[in-house]
Amino acid sequence: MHSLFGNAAAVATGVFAAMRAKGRDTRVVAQAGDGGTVDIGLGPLSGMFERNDDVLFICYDNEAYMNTGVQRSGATPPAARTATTQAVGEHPGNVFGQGKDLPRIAMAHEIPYVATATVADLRDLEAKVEKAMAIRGARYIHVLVPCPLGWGSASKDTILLARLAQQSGLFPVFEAEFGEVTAVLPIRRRVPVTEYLQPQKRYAHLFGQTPDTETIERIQAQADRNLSRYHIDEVEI
Ligand SMILES: Cc1ncc(C[n+]2csc(CCOP(=O)(O)OP(=O)(O)O)c2C)c(N)n1
Ligand SMILES: [Mg+2]
Repeated sequence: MHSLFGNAAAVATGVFAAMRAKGRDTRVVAQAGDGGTVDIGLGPLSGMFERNDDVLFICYDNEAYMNTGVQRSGATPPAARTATTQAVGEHPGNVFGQGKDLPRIAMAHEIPYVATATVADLRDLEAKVEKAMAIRGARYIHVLVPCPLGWGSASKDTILLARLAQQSGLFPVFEAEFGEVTAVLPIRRRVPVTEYLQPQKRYAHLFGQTPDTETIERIQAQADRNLSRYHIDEVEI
């Protein structure tokens, strides 16, 4: 069923309720982008979590409203340039300290299962979908998906950037059950955030003739904080 932009969770809840009323055990999966999930669809999604409806909700997070021309969403990271957060003024790009960390918001609802994943590790993603489908109640999987057009990156770097997002610590890949983190993907080769940011034109203003070291350090501090917050191990291979 192709729902409206912002009501995937509401439609999934309705489908689940209708199937239950008919006595049918049909598994329900809802899928939406980050704008549809963290902004316009957040109310229905929070309700779906609160009622613990038997639905798996998957968010494909490319960190902006890409279909409509790269406008900022609540999932756009700080300093990123979008059509609505231009690289102008004293603090170019998106602001710090705003936006929504939806995996943590989902965890706060203490639903049975929350997981994050990226397109760089499809086996990990597949395992998480399989695990989620074996659980009943509200489940949420948040998948980081680079957007070459919106991020200003080469198409061939899509998987690489997804991997660097995890290996820099900026995008923690983990599982949580009933509000507690239960598993975290270790970092195989820790990279400074610059290795992830520099190939993306949405961050080009940070790397001009005089690099914006203050902003780069703030982004690095976010990655460092994730390592301690999620107890991410670094393993040598
Ligand atoms: C109710 C409603 N408002 C606005 C739109 C226009 N619209 C279509 S796609 C889109 C952006 C979607 O962004 P996101 O959910 O992040 O998905 P992406 O395009 O990035 O994959 C918008 C605003 C719409 N279709 N319906
Ligand atoms: Mg999007």
